[in-house]
Amino acid sequence: MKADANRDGYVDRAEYQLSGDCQFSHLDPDHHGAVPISDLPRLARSSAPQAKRLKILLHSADRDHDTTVTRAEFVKARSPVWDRLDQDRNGRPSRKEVKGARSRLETPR
Ligand SMILES: [Ca+2]
Ligand SMILES: [Ca+2]
Ligand SMILES: [Ca+2]
Repeated sequence: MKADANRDGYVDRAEYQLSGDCQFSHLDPDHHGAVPISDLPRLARSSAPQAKRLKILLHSADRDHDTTVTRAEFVKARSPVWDRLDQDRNGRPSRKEVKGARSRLETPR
């Protein structure tokens, strides 16, 4: 789990937000501060389930429907995901919880 920066087995909220920040920088290599959703085919070179997740995330992140996702929109959109990860509500999603959430997301409905 890359997001677990200090390797204590938990991804706390700060670590989660940091990982979101890194992810956004990866999506926005020119540092425009916004990612056009039309860029998705370029961004989605990675594995199919990942691309699908990213697509859902970007669409839900675009609150003002201008078809671009700003850094603020992106970080905000990821926050409820963190809440869902922490199944036992102890404030710390463990690697196991993250893994569980991931397989739930990737299971086709
Ligand atoms: Ca940690
Ligand atoms: Ca937007
Ligand atoms: Ca937990």
